[in-house]
Amino acid sequence: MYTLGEFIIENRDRFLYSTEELLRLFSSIKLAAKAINKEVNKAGLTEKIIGSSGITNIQGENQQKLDDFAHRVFIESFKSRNVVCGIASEESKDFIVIVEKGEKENPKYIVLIDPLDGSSNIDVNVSIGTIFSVYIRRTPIPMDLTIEDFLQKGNKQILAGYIIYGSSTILVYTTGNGVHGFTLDPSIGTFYLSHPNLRFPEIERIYSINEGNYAKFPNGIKKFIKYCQEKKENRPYTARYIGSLVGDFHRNMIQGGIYIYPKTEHSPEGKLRLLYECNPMAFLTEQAGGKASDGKKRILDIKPLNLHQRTPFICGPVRMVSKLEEFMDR
Ligand code: AHM
Ligand code: MG
Repeated sequence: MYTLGEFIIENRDRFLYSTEELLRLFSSIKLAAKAINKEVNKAGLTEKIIGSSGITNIQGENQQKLDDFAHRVFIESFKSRNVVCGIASEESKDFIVIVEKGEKENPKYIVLIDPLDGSSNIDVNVSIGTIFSVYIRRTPIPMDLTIEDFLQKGNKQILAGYIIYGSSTILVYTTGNGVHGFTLDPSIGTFYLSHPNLRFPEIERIYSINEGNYAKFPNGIKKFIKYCQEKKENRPYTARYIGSLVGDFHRNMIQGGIYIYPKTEHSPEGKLRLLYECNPMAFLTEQAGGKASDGKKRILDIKPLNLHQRTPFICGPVRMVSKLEEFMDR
């Protein structure tokens, strides 16, 4: 049974950049994931962990204590491995420079991260996740990082993935050579290959959308929902919605389903963030043989204009997503 480290070394020819640097990136990610996993598992035990920190984050949302903890753990973990020069996080208004000019030998990787997504599920013991995305900086070393280093199109990602803290803790990633999942054995703190070459199955089974917002959806989305519920061919599909992007995505990739977070009357740009939620999920989707769209265009081709930009987000098996796009065109 391969560990994550062994798997990366075994597949070193498939990664365009330095394997040693990729191992260091994963060393940071694994370390932070294990620390967060430990806190998530004891969240019900301590008042210090569960609930709100009383701080409102950049999105105007109540920041949970665990969100803040996860953010700090990732920053510290990336700092300690000297492989990342800058991070943008859902929990921080501006990007964070990890290695100042001239400090150490200057690393070239940029990380965009949602340290703990689905935070409304923390207090109720439902799956939550970390989503990460990695790019190569654009400004040459040793110049200062600029916002343009972070505002790259999703099609420039060199690594993306998520960690799901669920009934078990699983790390799923792609470097552009398929999607692979590794399950944490908590007794020894090691991630083992458990889901090699994840692909959306041929079968179309599930639709995932917060249907409570139905009245606020665009007409194309309303029609697609009715299509999903029609008794015809292999339909109706079953409805499944956790309200935790990582959990909904993970299930849909394994069982065959479409995830939809459209724009609504109240969120005309959609709710999810392009850079650290949608782009990494879109990269994984395509690598798993699926399609990711904003309803009209490919997510990975959108030019980001700001760090916390939102977008409508649809991902899943190609045929399901293309069908939804047809309804959006009508
Ligand atoms: P968060 O970043 O504040 O946790 O919000 C993102 C989450 C996603 O995980 C999930 O898919 C979506 O918000 C659910 O939103 P809603 O409760 O509006 O359905
Ligand atoms: Mg989030």
